[in-house]
Amino acid sequence: MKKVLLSTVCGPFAANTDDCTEHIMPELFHAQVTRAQGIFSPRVTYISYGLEYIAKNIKAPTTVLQYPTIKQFIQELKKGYDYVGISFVIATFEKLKKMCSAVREVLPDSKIILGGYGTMLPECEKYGDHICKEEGVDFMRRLLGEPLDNSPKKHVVYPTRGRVAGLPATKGAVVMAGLGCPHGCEFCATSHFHKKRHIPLLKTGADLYNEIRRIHKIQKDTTLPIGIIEEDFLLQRKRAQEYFDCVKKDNKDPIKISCFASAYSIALWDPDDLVRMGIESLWVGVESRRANYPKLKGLDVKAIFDTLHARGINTLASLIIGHDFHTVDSVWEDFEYLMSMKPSLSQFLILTPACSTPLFERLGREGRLLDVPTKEWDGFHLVFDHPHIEKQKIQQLLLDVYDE
Ligand code: B12
Ligand code: SF4
Repeated sequence: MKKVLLSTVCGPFAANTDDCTEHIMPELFHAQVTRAQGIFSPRVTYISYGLEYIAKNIKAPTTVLQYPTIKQFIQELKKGYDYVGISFVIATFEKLKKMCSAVREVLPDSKIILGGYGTMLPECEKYGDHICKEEGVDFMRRLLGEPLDNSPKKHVVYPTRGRVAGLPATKGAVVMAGLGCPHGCEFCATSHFHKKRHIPLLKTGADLYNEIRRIHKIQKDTTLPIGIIEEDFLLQRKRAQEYFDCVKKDNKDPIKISCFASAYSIALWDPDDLVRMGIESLWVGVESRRANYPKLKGLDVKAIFDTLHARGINTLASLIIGHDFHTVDSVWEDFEYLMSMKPSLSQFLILTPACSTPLFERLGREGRLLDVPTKEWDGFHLVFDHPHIEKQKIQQLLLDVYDE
């Protein structure tokens, strides 16, 4: 049977080197959301769930490396593999290139498979023998000649542990509910990567409920908070309603969940039902007061936030900096708009046109894409010509907004 090695890109991270910037990290909080809190920022490392999920659902013997150093990666290659799969994003393309060179040198006969949102970059094609631009399990099964059946795929238990100033602070686990999003916002990498389709990894509400209780059992903690990874969880109404029905019948400790949702999908629900469903926290893209993406159109986003907060539901609100209409002053106005919603946490990133999104195509047509290294596609750098704010200025503005 063929042997498979799957790996994330190699560390070290969070340093300005030839293949990384100080802003690229395997963390969400310390890299972005709570970065300005310095040593009081929660430290939580998130692994590549996608790779573990693939490994669990293929028959070929598979080893997964999470953030190895290049030395560890080469040591592992020396054990001999037929296929080496690497997951990357656009910002880690330079790391990927170095890893591909190592594979060609150590294992010239093995095949390289590239996967993840970095594959939106057309120039990646020359580094891999196979490129996965879709959900990875079915792709790998096809490649390995393994049966493609419709039986539910196995899920992996991914516990997360957070520390603040070195002290244990948070505990949780993550569930993969689905990929892709039908809204198709102009800038959105994941929606356009999956061609505006929603690909469920857990098909029914009962599947989701059973997976959460399975995690609780394995982790021996029925109160463990669960983060659901899926672009717009509340938009899949039928499944979320089925999940809600399961929760209502459950008389054990209440299940606590956090998820991503759009203003549009939140507005589809009775807010009291969101509480009953066990939602502790929602991550919502606010983007800008002037943004007119379909997920925001005609909605009073501040009123939606007030409704959630009034029921004790936390929010993580994100804002995009660098819309064409932004000036320095209007960025600060948008910042004030976001703060007026009193989000529990907030995230700010510079608008980044992932390749093959409508935004990328538009900026390309307008001749506005800058020739910058791919490591700068990290959300902290400007990669296109902005009509009102120059590159250095907007990059500093982002850091100032976080500090404020
Ligand atoms: C969780 C997450 C993280 C976590 C975990 C990252 C990780 N290693 O997976 C953390 C917080 C660490 C993180 C960090 C970063 N992230 Co992130 N992250 C996400 C998020 C929210 C979910 C990813 C996920 O787990 N999905 C669920 C799993 C099951 O899906 P998956 O990973 O996509 O994998 C499936 C397929 O893509 C495919 N696949 C993936 N890899 C491979 C490899 C092979 C060989 C094959 C065959 C298939 C395959 O098969 C998998 C199973 O179906 C996505 C947005 C999103 N909703 O997808 C952004 C996202 C992937 N992140 C992004 C970015 C930019 C970053 C950072 C650069 C941010 C920064 N400045 O630090 C760093 C990079 C860190 C690093 N070392 O690579 C961008 C990528 C944009 C792009 N086009 O390149 C995204 C799309 C967010 C966005 N909307 O812009 N991230
Ligand atoms: S709602 Fe969010 S996930 Fe969906 S397309 Fe828009 S930005 Fe992407």
